[in-house]
Amino acid sequence: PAQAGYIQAAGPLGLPPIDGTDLPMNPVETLLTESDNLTSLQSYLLSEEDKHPDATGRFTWILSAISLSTKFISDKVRRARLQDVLGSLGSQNVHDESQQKLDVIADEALIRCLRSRNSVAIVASEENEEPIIVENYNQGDQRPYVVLFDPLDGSSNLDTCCGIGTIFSVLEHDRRSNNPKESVLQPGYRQVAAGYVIYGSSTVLVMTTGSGVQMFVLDPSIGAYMLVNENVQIPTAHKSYSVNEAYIESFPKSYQNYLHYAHKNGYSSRYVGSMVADVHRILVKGGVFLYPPTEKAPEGKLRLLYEANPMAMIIEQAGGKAYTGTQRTLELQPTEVHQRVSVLLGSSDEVDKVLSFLE
Ligand code: AHM
Ligand code: MG
Repeated sequence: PAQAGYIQAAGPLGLPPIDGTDLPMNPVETLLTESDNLTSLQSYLLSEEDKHPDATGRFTWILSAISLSTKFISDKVRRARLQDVLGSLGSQNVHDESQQKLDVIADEALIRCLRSRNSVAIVASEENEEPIIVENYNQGDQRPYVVLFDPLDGSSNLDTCCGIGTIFSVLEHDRRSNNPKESVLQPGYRQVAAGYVIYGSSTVLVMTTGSGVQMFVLDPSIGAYMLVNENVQIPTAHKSYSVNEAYIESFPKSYQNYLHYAHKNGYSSRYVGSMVADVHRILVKGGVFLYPPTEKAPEGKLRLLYEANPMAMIIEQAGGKAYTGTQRTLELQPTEVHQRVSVLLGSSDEVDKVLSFLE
């Protein structure tokens, strides 16, 4: 077998030599160090595909579309002020929220990349009222996919250089129905992949395909997402909460009681107002993220399908917990594409602590 620093010599037609002799790849000691990271997202996905003999590569193509479009978005975000793509477009989206120019650019980039993969049957996004059926997807494909996303979450923070991000969720298309909405309205436990990209001080992609959470950092010098953590685990406890506390008077009493408990017990508070940035910090450092029901948003503000569900899958896969307040988020049966939901997620001990106040 080949050893580190050696490569097995190829025989005629690229076959291994009959005697299996190893030839030195580099006669001197390797000059690469342990810190020379050469596992990209692409090589990671291909090696995972190799482990599953029935894999067809269609799913890898979808993640490669997300990878390419988020690199494009990352570049636009970094150059926003230079390229005059900051600020509002002067239009409203389906939620009557003012659309930033970059909201629309990010949405179009994701749709264009995903559409070109013929295993994607439907895309649905925060910025579009109805799910989009991809007209030329491969109808013969027995297991096509649905991709849902928030193209630029927290975009109101864009002008102030705070962390913003893209959140995505991948489901298998339910071909029993001709109505694309029904295929989109699947509970979160059916997600086959989920993740987010944060455009922060660096661009970081965090994803799961249902067996743990992986973290990649975009290396701008080579234009590739490089693997930095193959098994991300959220700390089980940390005395930190992330919530828009200015709304405390309009939270249900039980959430107020939890916050009063936290005030008296040495907690710290951190809140950017961009879900991707706030949840990323919770994933790395621990603690709890909350967006409870308020008088203005009695169901909660965040969207179930492309914000709460993908974040819930990531947090659970990293060993944490995610609830709507009354049930496990991933078990909630959606009824609307843009359905809002209350969010409580983070370190398992801290989520349990909040739940003990809600009971
Ligand atoms: P957006 O998807 O329109 O950007 O809104 C969602 C954002 C989340 O990123 C964040 O958690 C929340 O809105 C902040 O809301 P608030 O300003 O009410 O605290
Ligand atoms: Mg959002």
